[in-house]
Amino acid sequence: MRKPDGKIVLLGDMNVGKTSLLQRYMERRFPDTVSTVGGAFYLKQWRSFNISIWDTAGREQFHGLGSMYCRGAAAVILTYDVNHLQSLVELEDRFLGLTDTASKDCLFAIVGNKVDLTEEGAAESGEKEGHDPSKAGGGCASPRVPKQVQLEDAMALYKKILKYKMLDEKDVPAAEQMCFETSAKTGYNVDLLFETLFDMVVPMILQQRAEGPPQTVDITSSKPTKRTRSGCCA
Ligand SMILES: Nc1nc2c(ncn2[C@@H]2O[C@H](COP(=O)(O)OP(=O)(O)OP(=O)(O)O)[C@@H](O)[C@H]2O)c(=O)[nH]1
Ligand SMILES: [Mg+2]
Repeated sequence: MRKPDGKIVLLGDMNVGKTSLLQRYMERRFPDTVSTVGGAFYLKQWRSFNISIWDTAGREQFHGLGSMYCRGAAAVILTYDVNHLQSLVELEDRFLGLTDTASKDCLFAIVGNKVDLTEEGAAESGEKEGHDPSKAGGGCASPRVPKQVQLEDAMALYKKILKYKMLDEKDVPAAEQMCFETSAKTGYNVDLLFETLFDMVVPMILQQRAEGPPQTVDITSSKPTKRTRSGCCA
């Protein structure tokens, strides 16, 4: 298998829908999920590039693995649930620090999922009352609630992230481009999310190729110094 050219990582609290988003995009369906253990990845061919997309576990007990999965990432998708304010707060408190191991040019997308459950989002996300044909056995409509987290809250977090990373707003994509509201259930904005990121990651891959491999010291090529009998006491 060819080594992936770039890496995208999904981070966020348990139950926000990371696995569902990835399955909706890669498998075009919304299956029942179980809470992720550790992490798993999909490979996506985008033009001539191989991009790995990593799904991580939001459960506290797997938290330590997050920074390992983020190592060298070209983009991180910070995911929250639009009906659960705490899941946005957690992104800043618990998940942002894990991205310190990502690439220095790492892009950040902030994604509010489950918009189909909100009064505002149900119509635009294409959610119909009462029946979900994509789910085994149909499924029942959940009661609609007013959205707890507004897109502006996500954009405010995006700006905080830029500050945390000491990035200048004019050197990175605007908050409007990087904050999404999605529904893994209906598919609303899911393709847009992933494909926007792929298109942004490709120039980064090309730039890395142009710069060449990272400079490392090849310890196997340095000859060992000849040992003499006199050794260190000479
Ligand atoms: N209505 C609705 N439910 C969703 C959506 N996305 C996910 N879910 C449901 O939310 C629950 C959790 O989804 P997962 O994708 O497993 O969440 P996760 O973020 O991967 O959770 P961990 O693996 O524990 O970190 C499941 O019951 C999903 O069916 C969505 O867009 N709309
Ligand atoms: Mg999961």
